[in-house]
Amino acid sequence: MKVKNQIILALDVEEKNRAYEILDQVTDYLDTIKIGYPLTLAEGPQIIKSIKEDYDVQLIADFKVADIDATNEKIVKTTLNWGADAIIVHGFPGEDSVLACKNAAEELDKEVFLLTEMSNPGADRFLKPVSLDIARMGVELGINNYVAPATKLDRLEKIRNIVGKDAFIISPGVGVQGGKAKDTLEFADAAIIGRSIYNSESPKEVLEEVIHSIKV
Ligand code: BMQ
Repeated sequence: MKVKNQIILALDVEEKNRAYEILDQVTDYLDTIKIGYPLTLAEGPQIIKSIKEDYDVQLIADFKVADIDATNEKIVKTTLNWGADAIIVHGFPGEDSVLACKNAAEELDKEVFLLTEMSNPGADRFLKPVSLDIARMGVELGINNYVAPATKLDRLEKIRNIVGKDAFIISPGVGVQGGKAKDTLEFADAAIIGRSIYNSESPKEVLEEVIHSIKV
């Protein structure tokens, strides 16, 4: 995946109108968005189709898929058939579950992202002890796309070292959670930014500032 300006908008608003207001303001600056449960549960999965019809964006469905293989396969297929270009899946359920997602996505010529470690402080308790192993499993399974935290640069760096320079890492936690885009992009290919863009008075200005901060 190629991401314009190395920024992905996490569009966690809960109304289509609001989502479109934000998209109208940001699509000159970015071409990739991530939507998850907040918008999809509020508007229904048809929001994926609508956005894809109305905007020229790549859409990553952040459903953090984490079930058994047979169920994962259905979730991934349905989501991608609604028009999402990629879907984020959890690694902790193990190889069979992740492989089912990868195979389902490949059948549709689409992509999966494997979530390794999370950006929130609480993830240190359960995920941190296994996250590097999750990344190793991703490499064994031939996964190319990963999610790793912008708030824990030491962990992000370790994950980069495991998945290798050719893997594609997207990184949440920039902005409200404390991560900085430029620092994150030392190890990640794109930063995921939500609230500091969509809650701002001027999403455009925030984006211009972030893009400038990356370049200096
Ligand atoms: P925000 O910039 O903190 O508002 O948004 C971050 C986005 O990334 C949200 O959609 C989160 O659900 C998502 N996210 C995260 O923050 N940390 C993770 O470890 C995984 C994740 O998906």
